[in-house]
Amino acid sequence: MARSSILLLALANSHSHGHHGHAVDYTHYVDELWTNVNYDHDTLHFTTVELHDFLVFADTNKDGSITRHEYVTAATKDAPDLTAFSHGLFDTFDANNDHHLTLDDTTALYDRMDSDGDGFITKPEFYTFWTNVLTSLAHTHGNGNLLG
Ligand SMILES: [Ca+2]
Ligand SMILES: [Ca+2]
Ligand SMILES: [Ca+2]
Repeated sequence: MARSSILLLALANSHSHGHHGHAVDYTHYVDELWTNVNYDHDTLHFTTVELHDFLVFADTNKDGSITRHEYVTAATKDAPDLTAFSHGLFDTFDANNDHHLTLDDTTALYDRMDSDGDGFITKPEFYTFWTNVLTSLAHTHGNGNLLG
């Protein structure tokens, strides 16, 4: 399964299993995501190379830029019901809101994940970032229309 789909399915599961007004524990999903994106299995750091690999799968025409259409199409390939979530994720990744994911966006994204600014993303920083993203997306998009 594509790595992106793991994240999307995590979102879907958290949505369908979450009870209204009850905080959802995303640890399990972020754990799965961490295992799948941390390609070199050093278990300590998430690197810019790994972040790039996490996103570049969606650049289907290999022009170095991922359009919203490319991302949503690639991300929902195995999970067609999750279009709304994938748009939310694209918005999260597209730091400068120009509807293309480029190196500028991944650099900005990396800096946002690296909350103490030491140039490395540790597992706790990765967890904090993704838990916030998942919580915020579930809040924004977590209504009855989302998966229907
Ligand atoms: Ca492209
Ligand atoms: Ca952009
Ligand atoms: Ca750090």
